[in-house]
Amino acid sequence: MFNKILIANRGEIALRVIRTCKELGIKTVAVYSEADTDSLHVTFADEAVCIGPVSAKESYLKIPSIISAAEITGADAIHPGYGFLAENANFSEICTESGLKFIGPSPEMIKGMGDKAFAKETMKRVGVPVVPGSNGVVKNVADAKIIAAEIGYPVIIKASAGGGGKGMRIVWEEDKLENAFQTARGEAEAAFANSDVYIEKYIENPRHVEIQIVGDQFGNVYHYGERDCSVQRRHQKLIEESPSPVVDVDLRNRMGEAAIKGASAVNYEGAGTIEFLVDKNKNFYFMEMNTRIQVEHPVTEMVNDVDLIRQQILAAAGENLDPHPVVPKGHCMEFRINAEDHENNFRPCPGKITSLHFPGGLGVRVDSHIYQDYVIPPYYDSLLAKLIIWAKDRKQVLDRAKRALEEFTILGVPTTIPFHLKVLQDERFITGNFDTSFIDNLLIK
Ligand code: MV4
Repeated sequence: MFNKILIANRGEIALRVIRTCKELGIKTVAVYSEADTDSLHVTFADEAVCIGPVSAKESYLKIPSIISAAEITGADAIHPGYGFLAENANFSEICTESGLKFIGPSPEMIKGMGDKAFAKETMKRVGVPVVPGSNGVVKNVADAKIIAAEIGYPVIIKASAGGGGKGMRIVWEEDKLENAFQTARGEAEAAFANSDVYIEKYIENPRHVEIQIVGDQFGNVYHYGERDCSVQRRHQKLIEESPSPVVDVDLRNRMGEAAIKGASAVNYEGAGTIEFLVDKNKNFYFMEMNTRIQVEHPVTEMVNDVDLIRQQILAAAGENLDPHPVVPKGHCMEFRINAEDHENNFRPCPGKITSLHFPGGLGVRVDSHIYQDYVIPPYYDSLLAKLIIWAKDRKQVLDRAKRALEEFTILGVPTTIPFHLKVLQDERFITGNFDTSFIDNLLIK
């Protein structure tokens, strides 16, 4: 087992990793920028190293500084958290070359899954259901027209280097295809320095349902059921839950087996998420694979009684993971509490937290790095806390969530708490009858 882990991250996820390390008896090293000298991850870690100025590019993204911090402190492994360098193949490679265990997959895996067209072809080849579309990258408009005519409109053009909704174009008729194709390629080139695009049938109003998996170094891959992440705005998730209101035991088993098949075929090591689109008829299609621990991992932890960070660390340390039955117990929802003004386009609002009270009680978990008088720096993301609510069933989660959100007090900056309270009153949300267009529709009316 590792002796000392460096956490190459900040905020709530750095705290989350430190907590599990403490339980495992592993020493921790925090790294921080000059904007984060007063951050809790610095306080809670056994050691802390300042790695640079406020800009993420010069601190949390600066590979040589992080590797040096690990070498100076004698860490033997690095946990990247999510965001920053978590899906940077180069970072994974340099860690390994420096004799540091990267707690995550190999550089080849990160690169392969980061190439969305390649990832899709890989999944298709091993029998994971994918959305009908092009066989990989489409090189020119003529080919695009042939494929679109074959699968039928509407179609969606996606950047191969994109993901998470960046660089997509929906096309409803052939007349619009040429223009959209060239625009999509141009945007992809500008955003990712890679103009490759691929095409697939556009699934209208899908749900976003993802399967959590963990693979060890012996070829075992296990799944931990699904999370429904359909409540999002501009590809930013706001509420996630497990189980999904549309997934029954049979669908869970089939999606879980598909996820395992895909991850096993590539010998996946570490925690990962296979994202699926689920259409109105409950057909599911592979969308993307994320090669990191995700923000919303706690909903999976609560209904499966598993510590996913622990599983990541055990797998990385070369332990044989135990199989476990996937029988979700109760229901869980996560509400992302961001320092954002939801009445002004969710504009980020950093500033000082002048008063703070966390909710508590049965089934209430708060993963957060904030404290009374904490000053939220303007340089990073606006996530302040994750309110994670567990109860016996979905109805009781809704009641408990309302109670906990009302109890949650953050003064000094606007937060998404009032927005969540509004969502909790929406009939479609209450009945579980929503898809990825839910929030946009909610905000329009
Ligand atoms: C789609 C789709 C409909 N049909 N692909 C958005 C994020 C990126 N991972 C892929 N996305 C989508 N791909 C086909 N063939 C609709 C979306 C999509 C979406 C997916 C999940 C959650 C929210 C979304 C919001 C808009 C569009």
